Amino acid sequence: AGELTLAAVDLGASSGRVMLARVGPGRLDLTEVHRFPNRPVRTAGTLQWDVLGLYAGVLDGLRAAGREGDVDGIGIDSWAVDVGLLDADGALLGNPVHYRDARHETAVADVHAVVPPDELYRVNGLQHLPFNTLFQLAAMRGTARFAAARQALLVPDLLAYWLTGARVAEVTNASTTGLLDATTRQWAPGLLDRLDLPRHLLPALVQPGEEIGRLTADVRAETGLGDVPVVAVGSHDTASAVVGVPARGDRFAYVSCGTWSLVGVELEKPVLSEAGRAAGFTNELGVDGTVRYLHNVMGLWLLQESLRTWAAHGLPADLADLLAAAARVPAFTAVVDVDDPRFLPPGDVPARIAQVCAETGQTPPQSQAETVRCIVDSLALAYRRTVRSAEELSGREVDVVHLVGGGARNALLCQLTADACGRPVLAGPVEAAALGNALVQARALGALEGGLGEMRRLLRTTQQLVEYRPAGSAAAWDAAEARIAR
Ligand code: ADP
Ligand code: LRH
Repeated sequence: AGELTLAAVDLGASSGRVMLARVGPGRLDLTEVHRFPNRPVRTAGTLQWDVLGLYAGVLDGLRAAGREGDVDGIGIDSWAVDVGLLDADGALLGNPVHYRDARHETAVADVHAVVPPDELYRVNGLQHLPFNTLFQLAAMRGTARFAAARQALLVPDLLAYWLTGARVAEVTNASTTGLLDATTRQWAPGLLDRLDLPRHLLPALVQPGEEIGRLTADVRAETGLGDVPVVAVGSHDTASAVVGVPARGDRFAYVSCGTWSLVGVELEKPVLSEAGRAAGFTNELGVDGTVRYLHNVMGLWLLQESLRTWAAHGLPADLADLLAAAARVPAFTAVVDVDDPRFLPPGDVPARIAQVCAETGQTPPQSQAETVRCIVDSLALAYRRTVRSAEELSGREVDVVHLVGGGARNALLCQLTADACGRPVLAGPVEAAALGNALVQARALGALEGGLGEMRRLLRTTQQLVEYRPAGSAAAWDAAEARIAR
């Protein structure tokens, strides 16, 4: 097998990027050819993704990729759950609504009245999040847009449709809809029927590695690329990021650390226990038949949204400066439960943190540095709690915590995660999702052989990783945990 040049499109909630990977036996190089901001837009009270702007960014990136030489394949991954609705002509009916929009939640009680939460969990195995696609679709029932809808495409599938003309549902991301059976890995038509959601909304499933289609003549003309295949990858960014975890063996936990922190273990089979449901554990489907048994921790969103709030008030908002100042603040001046649902919607996160601290009898942070320290301490505390629960609930023992995504650049967070978990943290790669995306394409197109183990071996020999050794006392973390009323 020779070397291939692959375009990996990775859309995160904070930015989109098109990366170019050169992959072959013993080789895995990644370069960024285009990065663009992902800025949601509110119109008439509804928070939406600017999906045409994102698609334009993808086309710009593909054009830039083509200028570097021949491109052998394209793969797309993005955040999960959100969908675009298509009408009978295949035209998009409005922008996909953002998972942070409050509307979805209005359908939760209606859905649970028809399919109780414990029953739902036994089928779809998903952590209850008020924005899981089934709640979003249920909230749209009765609207003109929904009446006109013939198909619902998850964001990466929508972009692949525009590039190729083919409409599919890639299975890893489909598993975040709540409408897929986590055991059979097929759609659960019975759920759709009971919720009065038409079956035709959901396209046929494809597996990572299958070809979705080839660039249309229009797209070729617009990007300067040739007859390039668009290959299904783990189109859920977290699925691709976990492929991109450079683990040795299976005794590892991961923190996929971007806007969200997805914390858990990789399993062969779902764990659909009532205890797991109560602890907020999800069974998302992964590449090569794996299951990601994880919990969504609120993540670096808390920092991003604090910076946005401070910038809007004309306060300093440089991340590196604030993290350096936070490293000098004593630990545990205040800690919060980062998963408090009040942190989910956009808004003044520092004010919400102050309120939660007051409610739990703690002095709220008195400066920006103290607020940042509170966020970072609280995230590490949440990772500790979640890694422990993942081990207990799944029976999988963990020797090391891999931290991938943009958060791997945050040395304070990485060190505190090692301290909190009492385990070494291996940080990196930052672009794990793009790497996982490219590796699955490379295998599908014949440049690599083997399973996740071989892909991860290639990551270990080619990517820069930083190790953080655990220090400090477990008792301090126990005391911090006790300060959070749960
Ligand atoms: P997403 O894919 O959800 O958009 P990323 O994986 O790109 O998120 O991670 C973005 C986050 O990474 C930022 O919010 C920031 O907290 C963190 N980050 C990025 N660069 C740095 C850096 N140089 N130092 C510390 N943190 C960083
Ligand atoms: C991370 C992510 C996560 C989902 C959330 C909506 O980007 O895909 O896995 O839960 O976005």
